[in-house]
Amino acid sequence: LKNSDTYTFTPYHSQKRSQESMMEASRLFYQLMNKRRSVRQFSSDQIPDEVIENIIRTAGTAPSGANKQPWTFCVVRDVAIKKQIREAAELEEERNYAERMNDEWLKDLKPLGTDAQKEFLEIAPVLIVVFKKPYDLDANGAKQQNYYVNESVGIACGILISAIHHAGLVTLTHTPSPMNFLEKILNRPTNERAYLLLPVGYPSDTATVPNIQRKELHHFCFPY
Ligand code: IYR
Repeated sequence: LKNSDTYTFTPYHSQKRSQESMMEASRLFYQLMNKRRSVRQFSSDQIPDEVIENIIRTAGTAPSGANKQPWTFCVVRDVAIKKQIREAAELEEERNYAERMNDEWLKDLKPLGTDAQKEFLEIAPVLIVVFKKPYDLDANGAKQQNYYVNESVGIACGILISAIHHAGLVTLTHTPSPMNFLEKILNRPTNERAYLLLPVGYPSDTATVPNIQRKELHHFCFPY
């Protein structure tokens, strides 16, 4: 697409469903998604490259500001790089838990039993590191702006997590903070900022999840 060009447009038709099949499809998808859980104990069993590629292709279908697709997904399988990431993440997390989180935050996390230990970063067969691109760099190194970058990348991550779950795998939205160490370890270009770190794999045989409750619809949906 060049400067003053416009796209060509083709007709779009949604998949036509009866009301009944729509209700069933929406119910089944909810039931599937409602089984998703954040899992912190992983098996080291490998997962096929093709599965990871399809999951990331799916994330790349997300809508984005002006269709700029301002995201990068790095797939880390290398044992030495995973170790480096774990060590750097644990250093930041130790400071988070010891100094940076306030009392209310620590109190909110206590029931989940999380701490600065992040062994899943080495055990999980794959780490997907998501970067956002506040701007693109053209062939001459000039900045090209992107739009609604946080929204776009956040939506792509939601779709990514759904695709991971749909494939029968588990993940955890891990948010070491700050996480600029990921840009350094993975040697990313200057226009990429680490956004989310997702270990992906199978749950370990002994994995457990907390007995949390999801809010009921009327607590978070208001008809007008
Ligand atoms: N990023 C830290 C702390 C943490 C924060 C929230 I909010 C959680 O829901 C869970 C953990 C960590 O990964 O341990």
